[in-house]
Amino acid sequence: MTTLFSAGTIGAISVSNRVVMAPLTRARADMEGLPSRYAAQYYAQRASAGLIITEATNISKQARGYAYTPGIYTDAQIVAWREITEEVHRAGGKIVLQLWHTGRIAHSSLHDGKPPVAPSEIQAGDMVFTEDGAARPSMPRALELDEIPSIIDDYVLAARHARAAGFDGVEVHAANAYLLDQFIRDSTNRRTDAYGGSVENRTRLPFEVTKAVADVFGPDRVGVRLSPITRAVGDTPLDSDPVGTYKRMAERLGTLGLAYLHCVEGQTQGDNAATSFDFQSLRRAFGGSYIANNSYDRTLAVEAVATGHADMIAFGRPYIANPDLVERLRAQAPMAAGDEKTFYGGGAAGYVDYPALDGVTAND
Ligand code: 8OZ
Repeated sequence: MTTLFSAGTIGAISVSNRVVMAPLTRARADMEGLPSRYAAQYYAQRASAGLIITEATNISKQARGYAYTPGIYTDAQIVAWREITEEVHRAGGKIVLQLWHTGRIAHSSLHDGKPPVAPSEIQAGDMVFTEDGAARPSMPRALELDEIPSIIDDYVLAARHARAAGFDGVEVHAANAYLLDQFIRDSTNRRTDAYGGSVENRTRLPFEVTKAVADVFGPDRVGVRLSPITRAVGDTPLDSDPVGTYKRMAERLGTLGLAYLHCVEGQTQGDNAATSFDFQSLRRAFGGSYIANNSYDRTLAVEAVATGHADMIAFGRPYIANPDLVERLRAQAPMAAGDEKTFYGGGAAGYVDYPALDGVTAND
């Protein structure tokens, strides 16, 4: 029987257990998009996860929405990420890079005062962080139809860079109301061209991007993250038919032979709502491996893998303060609570100083 602690494979990636470190924005990169100098240590401390998905990483300068988030579009960034993948591999882990374009969840101060780009000219609510603190995302401008191929090209280039940096694969971030999800939802997409209107048209860009990225890495090293029922980020209204729309998205992605589909089963950073939305229908529509995420505790995670609800379970916030989460889950040991003041921004404190169970900071 497969358990949370069984080894296996997800696409072409062999994993030592079914625990995934979910992507976590920690806002410790510099303004050139170089990951924190502590990031190699941070990720290597967490290498006992079956799979690490990195923090969301900007595919281009245009993709940036927030200050202090890393990128994968310059040579220096590739070099910095290579050091991180090497440390994780040395510690026996597997790591994929999450490819991110924020779309309208972005601030013009990151774009020389110019507006960010989005499917349509509709401003997001909520917050992004800028060099001057939290701010409302700026009014975006709608992408021209003839600009869309260059967005796909940016994803392709980012995937090539990820391969050069030694990643085991990539995850396309099509969740949490960022650019690709802005195309999917009819609440943020009012286009009248081939990328708006029908479900077929609204799922076109995420599909084309994923297909293009799969051509770089091989489909079995590419996953996609979706979040059909979250308003975060940007206080974004849901699609008018989340079940139908995301089921079709999952079905289209299923034709590509990908490594996995990864779903945020509820409100991002909120409660688990897997009971109020039929995530298994998305999984069936996709037909491949499934990573479940959002507020799973040990009991839910063990059960979800044992019953075949999910192939792997991604833990986000618990990974902040529990570098040895797998060992703690295995031993049914107590979990440490993270300090919210150091979730975003800063340096080593609250990042690489959470001890493992034995009191020793992992991989020191
Ligand atoms: C928290 C703060 C900033 C960004 C996401 C990339 O929710 C994020 C994010 C989370 O996917």
